[in-house]
Amino acid sequence: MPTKTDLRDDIQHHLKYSLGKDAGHAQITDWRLALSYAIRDRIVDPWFASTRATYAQKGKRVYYLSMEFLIGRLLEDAVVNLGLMDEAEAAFKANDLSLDDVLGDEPDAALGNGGLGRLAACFLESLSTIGCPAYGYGIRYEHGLFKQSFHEGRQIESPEDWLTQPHAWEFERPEAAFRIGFGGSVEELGGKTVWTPSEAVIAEAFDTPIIGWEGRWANTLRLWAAKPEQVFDLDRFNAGDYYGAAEPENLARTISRVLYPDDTTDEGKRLRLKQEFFFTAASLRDILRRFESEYDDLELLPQKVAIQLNDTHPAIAGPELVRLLADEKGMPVEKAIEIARGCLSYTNHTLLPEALERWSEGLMRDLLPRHMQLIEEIDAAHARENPSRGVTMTDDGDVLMGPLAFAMAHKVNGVSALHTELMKETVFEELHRLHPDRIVNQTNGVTPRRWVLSANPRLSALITEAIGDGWVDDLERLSKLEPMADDKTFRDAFAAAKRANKADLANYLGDRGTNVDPDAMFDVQIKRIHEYKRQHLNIIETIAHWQEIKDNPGAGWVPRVKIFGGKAAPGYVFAKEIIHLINAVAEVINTDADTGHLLKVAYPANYNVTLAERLIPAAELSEQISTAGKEASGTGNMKFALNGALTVGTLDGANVEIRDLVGAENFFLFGMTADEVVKRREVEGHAQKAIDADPRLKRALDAIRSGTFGPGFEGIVDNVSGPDYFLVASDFTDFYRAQREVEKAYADQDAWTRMAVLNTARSGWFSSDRTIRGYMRDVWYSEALAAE
Ligand code: CJB
Repeated sequence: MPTKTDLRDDIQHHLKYSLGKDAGHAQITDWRLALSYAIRDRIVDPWFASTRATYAQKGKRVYYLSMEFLIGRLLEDAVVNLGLMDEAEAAFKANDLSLDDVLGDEPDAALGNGGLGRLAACFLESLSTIGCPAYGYGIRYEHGLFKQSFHEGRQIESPEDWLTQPHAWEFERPEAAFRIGFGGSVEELGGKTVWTPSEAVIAEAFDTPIIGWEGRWANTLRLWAAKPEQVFDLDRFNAGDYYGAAEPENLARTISRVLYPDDTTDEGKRLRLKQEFFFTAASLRDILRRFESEYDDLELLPQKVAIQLNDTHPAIAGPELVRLLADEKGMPVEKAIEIARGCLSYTNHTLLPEALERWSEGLMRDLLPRHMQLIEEIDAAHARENPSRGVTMTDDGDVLMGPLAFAMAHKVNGVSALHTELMKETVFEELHRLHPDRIVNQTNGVTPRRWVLSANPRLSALITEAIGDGWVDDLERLSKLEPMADDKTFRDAFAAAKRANKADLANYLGDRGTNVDPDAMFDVQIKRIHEYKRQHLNIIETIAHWQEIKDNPGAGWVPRVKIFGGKAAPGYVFAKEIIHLINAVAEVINTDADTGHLLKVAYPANYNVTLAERLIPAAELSEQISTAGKEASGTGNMKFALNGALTVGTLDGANVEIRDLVGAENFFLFGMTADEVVKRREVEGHAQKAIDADPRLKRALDAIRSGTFGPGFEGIVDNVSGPDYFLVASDFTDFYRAQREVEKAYADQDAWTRMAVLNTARSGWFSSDRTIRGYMRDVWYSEALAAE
């Protein structure tokens, strides 16, 4: 095994022999790939050792099935986890290159939309850090989430193309391939049920090793690419039909071509259902193949295999596993249901009705005829077991994927305490009554290796100097920082680290056209653009504040930079109007000579994991302002708190737990509770009442309507003054108040830093290591192993 000391030689070796370049002609990408190969070499041995240990100890494996893995860049994570940052830096210095530039060359793998996909990526890293034998299973999209740019303030989408360069991390596995069928018919032949699909594609595996902290363990992310059964139609080619000849390949490849850019909406598309079945079916076959290579009794399956469904996207796993066990292995259907349920569990990530997947029975019968039959059998079996209740898996001609996933899972979890309670009271009320032990909570978490150690080296160095480096894989040790909140020297060092991060970000924003003062308060809202997340509440409050400053510029205002980041689903018109409004407001405010030194709005385009890693360490105020009851958990909120930002937020999702842990006095609470939200909606004319009661809100809305920021924003004003389902108007006054509290607190910089230190010190519970241990204990019944 190569040792740390020869990293430099290994980089040179790969530059020459893997890339065919000499140092004199190498471009930054060549250096980056050479480093990636040299690092990958160091992952392979622990990866093999982990696999060997799992077989030798007959460990239970966890399979995490997810349509999305928002992994971002992998190189820095791997270098950090192997403890090779210093060596890598030295190796490049010798060639007059900066390691930052080399790391910065890697494309950001955006195989996900937002929180759900990023959670899956944090979980992979934690599973490896803990040493829990696990596989992530997903789709190897050729094009990840679209790239965002702005033209005249509006979002423009262009395709993402991360695979145009060689992808250094993956190993193609042409031998690990499965035929996945669609359509066709079902027959009874000799007492057996046989599904004969009318079309099929090949799912081919690509493996990426995921190394945990200190290289102790490595798991696999196995992504499936769709390939045609027949690469090329030679007959059609010879007949002169050149385009037609390539049709089989195009049809197959479409399945793994693009990530659906929707977030929390159910796009009822045939292709999406095909994608879901494609990766789920391939994964289940792979799981069974691996199981059968070790055991010959299928009844052992639940003892050795845990399959986590990340939302309902892989919920077809229920019927497909039953089909494999019953039709292909000869188990009675009822037994197959029981065994499948012993393996499967399901995570719910949202209660928004538009996001709860449903597929028409017609489409299901057409694309997956045997599965539709089995869904009816699962439904009937569930009804037999629970005769008094009227829960069904279908409604109005649709299959309901939530109830199906629930019925086929032994555990169903929510992602924050509040969300889990709301699941029990709302969407799964009836099912929860029938199965009161099935729903459990597993509050989300984030990996501290990426979100503190590598994203924020200044803060990390300070923490390590103060309490040693044990916090990196035992994050609750951050509590040892608590007494240091009262130590002026420590506070100054903490504030200096934040100030340096802000200066870096100010340079970055300046390079992109927005000059900001690094001594102003950095106030950040980064997440998908969605009405329930209420970026429009934030920008309307910004307008109201700007108007107040303009009335009296000399009144001792606290300078602020309002930073936004996020993409809107291409078809989500209202969200795109919010983006346009933010950019239009930025244009006016940023060029206002009266207020320019006091208020700026920055909206860097193409928010992604890499940009988050830049913004979060520099943030002082974290905007978590969703309508209570709508944000299942949030995970950005945790990253901010860990990095010493204070939160202004509602009692929603994991904000509730953050506030409980950091202390109410270190958190700026505003807004209605989830219960109050429901009641407020009942009030006739609630929005207009709120506007009438608050002249600031009225003035801000009037400014938008009258064209202060340009034409075309009436839709937003009409919505906020009319239906206002997300209660922007009704929460405005309290939000405005909370923002003034924030400024009052910020004016005393040292007191603010004390609160920031306490946020970091008390947020250690939000490590995804804690979350994964919770799943292992309550859902998967699995154990960590040590590699030999
Ligand atoms: N979430 O990102 C998504 N996409 C969905 O389709 C549904 C939910 C988010 O999942 C995160 C991880 O659990 C949550 O923190 C977040 O609140 C939720 O919106």
